[in-house]
Amino acid sequence: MSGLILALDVYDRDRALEIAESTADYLWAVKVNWPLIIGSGLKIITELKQITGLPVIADLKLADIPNTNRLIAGEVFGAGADYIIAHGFVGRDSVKAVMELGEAIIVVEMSHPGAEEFIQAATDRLIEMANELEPFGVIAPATRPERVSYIRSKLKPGIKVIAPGVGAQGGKAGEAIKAGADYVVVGRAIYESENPREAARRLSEEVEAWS
Ligand code: OMP
Repeated sequence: MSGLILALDVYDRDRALEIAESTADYLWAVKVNWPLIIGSGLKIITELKQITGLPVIADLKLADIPNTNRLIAGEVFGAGADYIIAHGFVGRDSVKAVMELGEAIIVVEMSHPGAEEFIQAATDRLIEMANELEPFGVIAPATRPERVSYIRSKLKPGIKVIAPGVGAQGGKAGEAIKAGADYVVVGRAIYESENPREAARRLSEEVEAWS
């Protein structure tokens, strides 16, 4: 199964709920990041789940010692998050602390230009870690479809590839899916659009066409 994930990077609770409700028909999941949690509080996770009935991904990119990761993840899973995105470069113990409490998605490469400075050099080792820990999925860059293909080819079957970077960052949903992504993450191209529902509908059609 493949699908579209909405990156709901707005601050305001009412706006977030309105966009989520209007696009939910075309989404596999909603992803919340720090802007929305800072603007609206952790309870937004519970509210989004209630209003959309969809899985919620908490994109905290956790990158701390095991105890701190555990303290944060406990509250966030407690609020209803189905998945937490965690950095792998901090080491297995930190990622395991999250996975002991719920499902994790491990960052193995990022979508922005700066990802080429440090994280890309570690991608092979991060994939090895993912293959050993078997999280729900990994993050791979839709902005570099050839890297999505590479990551997919090294990853154990069953571990999902989640690809952000579609739209505002220049990546194309269809290309990412064709390269092996299971899910694409789209933020601004939906929530800044004049008609978020229509934008989500078009993107979900593109994802389906290439699946
Ligand atoms: P847009 O660029 O507006 O579509 O938003 C992309 C979303 O995906 C944001 O919430 C980013 O924080 C997130 N993201 C990336 O853009 N690149 C990555 O490498 C990883 C993520 C992520 O983990 O979701």
